[in-house]
Amino acid sequence: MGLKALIFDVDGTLAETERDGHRVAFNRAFQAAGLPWQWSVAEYGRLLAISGGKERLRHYIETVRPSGFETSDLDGFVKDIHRAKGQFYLDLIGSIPLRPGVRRLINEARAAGVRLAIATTSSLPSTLALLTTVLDPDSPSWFDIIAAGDVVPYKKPSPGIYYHALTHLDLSARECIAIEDTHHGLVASTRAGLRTLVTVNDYTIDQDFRLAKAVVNNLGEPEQPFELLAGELTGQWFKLADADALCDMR
Ligand code: XBP
Repeated sequence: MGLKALIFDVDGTLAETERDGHRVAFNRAFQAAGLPWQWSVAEYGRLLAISGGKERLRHYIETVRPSGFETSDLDGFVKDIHRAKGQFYLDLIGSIPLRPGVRRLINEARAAGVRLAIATTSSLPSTLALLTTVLDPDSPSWFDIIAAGDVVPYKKPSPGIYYHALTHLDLSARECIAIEDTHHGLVASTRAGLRTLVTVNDYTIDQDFRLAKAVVNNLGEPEQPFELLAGELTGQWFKLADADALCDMR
């Protein structure tokens, strides 16, 4: 098998954490700070064009210019709200399930000795909390590298976070595949040389995934087959053998 590692994105790929987690946590942080801002599902979808929670909040303030809001320390303000949002996020993740097929594929990889890695724009504490709460308390140790948040200077679509993961894995991009859910994530992984499977969700279904080797609605389960949206995959759920085949593609 040419495949040596699977590199997973987190938000929207492992679980629907954007709509039901980060968005709600931001709204709770705004409320706790006495701010009247509330991001609807649709508005948050537009804000997702900016990767990174701190960057997204700063972009909102700078572009929407919410009335009545002023600060002499925007950096400090963003940091404080983001910290509070991180705490609220922890309260929410217990109720957000893994997406179909995620646990199965991770178990299959572990049983076959295929290594696991994470490459996410999300912060490390949020990522660890999701893994320990929703996947398994020991699951952080299943991943050779959890590359998260501010460990690289530029977020997706910059490939930096994927280069960081590959360096720690000490593998070439040709020996791994990435699993992503967004156009930004796909651009990042592809720029790092990785063949990429995309599992779309409601926020990303209309994005441009022409760079992907295959696109599905989710990883699928034997009792819950995936829908193949682009590319060629055999069977009805995404297996390690499919990942290996993607790895071999030009
Ligand atoms: C998605 C992101 C993150 C989350 C919020 O990351 O852009 O910023 O929305 O997380 P990915 P933080 O799809 O790469 O997992 O607030 O911790 O940044």
